[in-house]
Amino acid sequence: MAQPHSIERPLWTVVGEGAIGLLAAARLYRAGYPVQLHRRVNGPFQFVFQSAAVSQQIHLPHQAQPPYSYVLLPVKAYAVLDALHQLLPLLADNAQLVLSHNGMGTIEQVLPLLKPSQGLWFLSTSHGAFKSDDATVVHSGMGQSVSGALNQAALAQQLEVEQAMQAALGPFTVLEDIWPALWLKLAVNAVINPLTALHQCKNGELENIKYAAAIRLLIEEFVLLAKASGQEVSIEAIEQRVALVIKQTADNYSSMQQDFAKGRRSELDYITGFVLKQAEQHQLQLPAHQAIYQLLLQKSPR
Ligand code: KPL
Repeated sequence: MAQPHSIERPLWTVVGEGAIGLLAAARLYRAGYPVQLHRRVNGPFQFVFQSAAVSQQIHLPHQAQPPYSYVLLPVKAYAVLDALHQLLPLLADNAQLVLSHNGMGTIEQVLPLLKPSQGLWFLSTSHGAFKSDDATVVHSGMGQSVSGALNQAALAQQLEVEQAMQAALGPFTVLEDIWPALWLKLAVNAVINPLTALHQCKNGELENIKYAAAIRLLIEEFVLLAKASGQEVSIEAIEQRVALVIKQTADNYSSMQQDFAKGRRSELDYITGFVLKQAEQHQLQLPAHQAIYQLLLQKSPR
């Protein structure tokens, strides 16, 4: 069993207390990394980490100490900018920042706010985790993660980030170009999330033949946009990936289904909204994405 602290490993700061953040914090801690949580409120923080193999209390420092050199920012896309404005004065000059969320559109917002010496990464993960209560995180599905450097300063500390993310959310691969993986993930989210939110169903329900035409249309339109944006994707490849994710997560409710069910803000603007904004820039009409966006807007809490 890993020891709680090590002097050789660098201190990581995990932002927020979402399920993926706590999962990463627990796994870093178990691998011997010092870890602190940057939260809106300071105070004692301990939680239980549960996986198939273990159930362990994780005790983290009461208060996060700046400057932050290594930061994992696994907050929803719409919360990234606010979190970043809070973090900016606390970041070390050569800090490494790892974003991780569904949807796209934040990288362009974050990059210009960082110093040239501060590295930016994006990490996409398929690990499943949920909080069974405020102080318990359950590692519900073993997944893997890919990441890519988004600026020169990130490349300067690739080894440190790679080792830590291997521990936190591995198996972990650094891709030379993260964008194809991001577009593929966006495709999956732009099909499964809005459909399950609209029909308030589990992911597996989308295997029903009654959804086949809608899925096909969303994918065809997505491929038009991806190609216009310089991505080499095929309808077949996306169809296969969407079908695989539906199968693998058949029993799950998507994050957007849950957000709508609970009346919470969703990532719609960073998934379908992002798709539509990009389409506008390329002067493309995507009526199926447009229609589902409008329908969901009407159902949105805000
Ligand atoms: O990422 C997901 C989500 O729920 O946001 C998928 C892959 C659709 C799994 O549910």
